[in-house]
Amino acid sequence: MKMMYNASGVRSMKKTLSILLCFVMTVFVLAGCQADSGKKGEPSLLLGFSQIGSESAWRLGNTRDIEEQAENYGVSLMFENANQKQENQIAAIRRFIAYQVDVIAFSPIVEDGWDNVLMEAKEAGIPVILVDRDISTEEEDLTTCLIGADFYKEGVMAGEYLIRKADSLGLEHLNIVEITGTDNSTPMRQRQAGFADAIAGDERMEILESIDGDFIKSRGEECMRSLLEEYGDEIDVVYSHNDEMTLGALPEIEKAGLVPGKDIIIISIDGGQEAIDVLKQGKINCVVECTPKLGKEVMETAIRLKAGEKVEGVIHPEEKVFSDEMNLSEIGPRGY
Ligand code: GYE
Repeated sequence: MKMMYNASGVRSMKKTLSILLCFVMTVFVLAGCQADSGKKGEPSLLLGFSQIGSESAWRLGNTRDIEEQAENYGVSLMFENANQKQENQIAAIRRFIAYQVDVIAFSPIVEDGWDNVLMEAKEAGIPVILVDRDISTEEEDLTTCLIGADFYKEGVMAGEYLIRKADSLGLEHLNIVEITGTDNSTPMRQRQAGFADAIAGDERMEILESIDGDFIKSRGEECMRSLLEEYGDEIDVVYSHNDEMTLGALPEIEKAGLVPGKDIIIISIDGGQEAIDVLKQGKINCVVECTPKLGKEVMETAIRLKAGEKVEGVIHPEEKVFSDEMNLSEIGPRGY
């Protein structure tokens, strides 16, 4: 009897122990899930992000924002910087596919040449988000959506500012030089088209030359130097596709004995801190905002894609124009 009692005692102890063990294991598993979850209770997610490079304050601000928002949303980030080379971006995307990330996001440096690698992502069942810039393709469904600025609208806003400025100064003819961004990139194409369309109906406006500055400061400097050699003080307006090239161009104008902001109307795009400071000094007349803060939308979209949800095709952030028409002391710190 005693033996039987002991045996069943042991049995019931074993049972209690295994229930306890199950409970403890469940707690551990749940705790593990919790640790993996995003701070907003989203499922854990591995995102491969291929960045173009570090060519501008905009790009650095964009990288910082992607990293901060990944952290905020509890998204694990595989980040690769392509140092301005498309082949590095293609290689990075291939590594993301081999690694079987949940979602791929990338900012395509140019629009063409992505079909093969994006077909590979599609075959691997990995959804792709375009960030900042678009691609051009004949293939269907290679990407899920585009999160980036409306560059055409930015160009239009730059052109509309110039028309208002010409009106307010009573100018009869304006010779414009345009320093463009990376050839075959979306912001270059659309900022050029939007600006050209906005001034097209205005007979006062003449574009003397468009010259490729590749979105880089040193190229902006070189471009301005050669434009000044060619046209000298015939230039009335510089329309530059980003702040970096504008900041490169300004000292060249001063070296040529001209006053930027007065002798030459300067229009820039991005709205980084340094350009806004120069706008406040009067050496730039207008800066069209292009926000690099796309990280929040990227993370929220990636989370929805992983959950198998549908996402919006195009997401454009709201953007403003900063110019000598406004009270410049109202512009707060830019954060990039
Ligand atoms: O304007 C420029 C950058 O694609 C919007 O790229 C971006 C552009 C931005 O390097 O400064």
